[in-house]
Amino acid sequence: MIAGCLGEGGKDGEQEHSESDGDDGDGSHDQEDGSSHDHGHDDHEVGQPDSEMKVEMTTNDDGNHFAPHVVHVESGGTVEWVLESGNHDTVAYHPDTHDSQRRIPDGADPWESDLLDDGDTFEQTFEVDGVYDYVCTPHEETGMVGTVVVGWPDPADQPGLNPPADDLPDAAIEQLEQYNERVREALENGESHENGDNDGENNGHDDHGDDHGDHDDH
Ligand SMILES: [Cu+2]
Repeated sequence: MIAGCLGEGGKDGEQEHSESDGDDGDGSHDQEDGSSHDHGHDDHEVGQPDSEMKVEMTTNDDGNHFAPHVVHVESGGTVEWVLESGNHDTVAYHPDTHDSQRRIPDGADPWESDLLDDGDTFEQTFEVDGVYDYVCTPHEETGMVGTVVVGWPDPADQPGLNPPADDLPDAAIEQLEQYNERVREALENGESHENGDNDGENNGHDDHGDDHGDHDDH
């Protein structure tokens, strides 16, 4: 079950992922039944890195969220957090910034934003490949955490994929475990599975054109 996130995440400026450039696919995402709004971005962000990703910080009936909870950027990529509602911050799980277990790669710089107001943004560029877990400090108790994946790191090597320390709030642990599992799976599947295997075996043709920025239309 997807733990909600009503935001229409990253709709503007986001490039359309070309999932199939032939005509054999109908291009429809697999629908989650019962979902009244077909966002489903959480299913798409991991395994399809982009050079820039946007994460909305929201407070709504569903609670407090980073949306999407997990984003995947290319090596050297940038994440921009945008405050949509409520008041939130974004802080790396690291002893220097959060007095906690380090859940970012060796040698990577932790980040720490101010508590943001409506419309504020915060940007971080990631020079070191790996898995980064972060938290909204006022809402850690309610499980407002998120993950940034950079490049295609070896999942066996990531502090961010270790079991969460048991002094973290239960809700945060629960979310981190969920995201870790999703990230580990995506990284183990690896780059060649970038298009995802919706249903059925792969059909032999793997076209990973890396430049999904400029597809000529027909
Ligand atoms: Cu928050």
